[in-house]
Amino acid sequence: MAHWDLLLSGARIATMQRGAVDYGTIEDGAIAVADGSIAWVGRSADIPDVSASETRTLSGQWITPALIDCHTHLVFGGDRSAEFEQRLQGVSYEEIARAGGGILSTVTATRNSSPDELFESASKRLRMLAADGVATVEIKSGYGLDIENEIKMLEVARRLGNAYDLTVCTTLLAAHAIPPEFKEDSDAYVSLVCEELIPAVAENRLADSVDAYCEKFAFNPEQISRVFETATSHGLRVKLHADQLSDGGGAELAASFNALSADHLEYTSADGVAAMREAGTSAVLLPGAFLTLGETQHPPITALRENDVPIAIATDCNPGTSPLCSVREAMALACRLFGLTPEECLAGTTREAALALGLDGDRGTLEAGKRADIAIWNVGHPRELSYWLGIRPLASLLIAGRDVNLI
Ligand code: DI6
Ligand code: FE
Repeated sequence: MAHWDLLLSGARIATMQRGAVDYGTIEDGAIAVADGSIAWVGRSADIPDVSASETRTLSGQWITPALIDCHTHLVFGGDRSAEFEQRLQGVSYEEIARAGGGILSTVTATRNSSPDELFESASKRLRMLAADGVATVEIKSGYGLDIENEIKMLEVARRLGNAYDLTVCTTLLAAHAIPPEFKEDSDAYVSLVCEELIPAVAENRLADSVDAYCEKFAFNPEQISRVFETATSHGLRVKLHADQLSDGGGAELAASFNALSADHLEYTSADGVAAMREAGTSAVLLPGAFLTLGETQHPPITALRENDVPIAIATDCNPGTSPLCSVREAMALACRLFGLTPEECLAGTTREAALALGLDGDRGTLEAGKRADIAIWNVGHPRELSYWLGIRPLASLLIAGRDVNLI
């Protein structure tokens, strides 16, 4: 006999199913949950005759898939508010990075932080994401830049996943910046990453994927190819910070390794977009970094749309270029800065963000069989999720069918 743990009815539901029009809306909808998964979705009038342990009748609130933040640097020591002020006075991000500030100042602060300190500060940010409807978060390393501290960051990220109901996906971003110890010999650092770090991380299952930063003052395509070949040989999927500040062929490079995603993409060319389409590589757009850096070059939105490249949106939460702790505000920025529609933004933080993490079989839409990661909102229409700034419209968040209160 079928039995449900929970039945939500009297809601308006945005299923966000692929191919559906108008948010996949079901007016007067209902969702049933059993064993942490969605057992049934449909119109309240069609609810099958199945008993439920608990029934909740909503008063017309909107239900969407819980949000997914598919690109963050949530674990870090210190902050960079002083650099923020410097940049407002006209010093560029690249100038600060070349002078040993920028990412490297966070590296020093992160190396000097204990695992508990990193856990505590990242916990606060994780809770803020959840308070705005997030149930799945990707967290990158990349501020340790040596074996011990990269592993320390990944262990903190794993610990966050164990301590909270949210799912945490971890990404090794050892090729984020050239560590000061290897300033004159970045190839030797890449060798260390390939020969020691990736094997250790893979063996201990500390990372779900491997990322790199392709930029003139970071790592070049040859170095990143070595990192990606090693990652792939250890069974890890890859993704790339691509073409953020210049067109370094990052999108093409990511596509050549069948990357899950290429992220940023402000300077990506038409050829880069075509390569992503061929490889099935998703685009992850990061409007918080675009805004904070005062960037004026827009990602190739028209080409991405014309090529049907899936577009995800994320916070890029990090202390340097995107001190942003709300996926919903990332949606609001993506509308205003990139001209995406509110529906594209909601797809970008649910269905397409799941795809960018390789989790699309499991979450990102409201369909029977998927995890019951469900956000309930006090809004009159889902477009409002991209419209309001500075308010928190979340009514409740269910993760695997259970209420979470992380607010
Ligand atoms: N691009 C970014 O926007 C972040 N990392 C990257 O490769 C910035 C990280 C930082 O400035 O601390
Ligand atoms: Fe980033």
